[in-house]
Amino acid sequence: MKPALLVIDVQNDFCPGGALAVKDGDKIVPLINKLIPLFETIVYSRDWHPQNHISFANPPQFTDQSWPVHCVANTRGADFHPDLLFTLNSVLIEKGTNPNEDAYSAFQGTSLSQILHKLGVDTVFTTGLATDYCVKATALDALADGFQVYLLQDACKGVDNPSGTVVNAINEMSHAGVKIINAGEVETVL
Ligand code: VGL
Ligand code: ZN
Repeated sequence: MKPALLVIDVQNDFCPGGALAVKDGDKIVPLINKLIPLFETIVYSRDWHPQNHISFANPPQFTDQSWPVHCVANTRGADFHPDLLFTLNSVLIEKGTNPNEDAYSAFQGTSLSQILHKLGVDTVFTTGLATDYCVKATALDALADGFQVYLLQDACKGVDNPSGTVVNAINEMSHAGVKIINAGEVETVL
């Protein structure tokens, strides 16, 4: 197996105090940090929107995927959580950069697929924010692209508005073929 760890959108705006805060979004950071030494290839994505991004609304509805202004490129809210660890050979992916189109998946409109295939990666372990949007879209795209996909359930947190969307997202991923495990089980799978 040639694995990669995917760390999706662990950014200030998705953590408590941020513009689009996910409950307990910051709690996954220590779990992800513990996994970093286990992987040679680690991909960090960040939601990286222009100021006039199509998903921004006032007031935002959330349930219709209109959102408060969040993760505007080069702002503090778009920065990675300050405690998140990086390695020198990290891969950085920016998404949602087109003002006219939202992009939840780290594969959408990016070169992530080519990068992973070129590195010979065949299996991805997915973590991050938010379970019911960018994590789900990334995991499903990874499956469609031929990767074996694990979701590290406890190393993800979701928007869950309305309540139940996180459970539904996990069920949808599971039915599609994503293997659902916890971060502590990764070493037994590698
Ligand atoms: C996300 C909503 C809007 C995410 C990004 O990272 O899951 N969710 N933009
Ligand atoms: Zn966004």
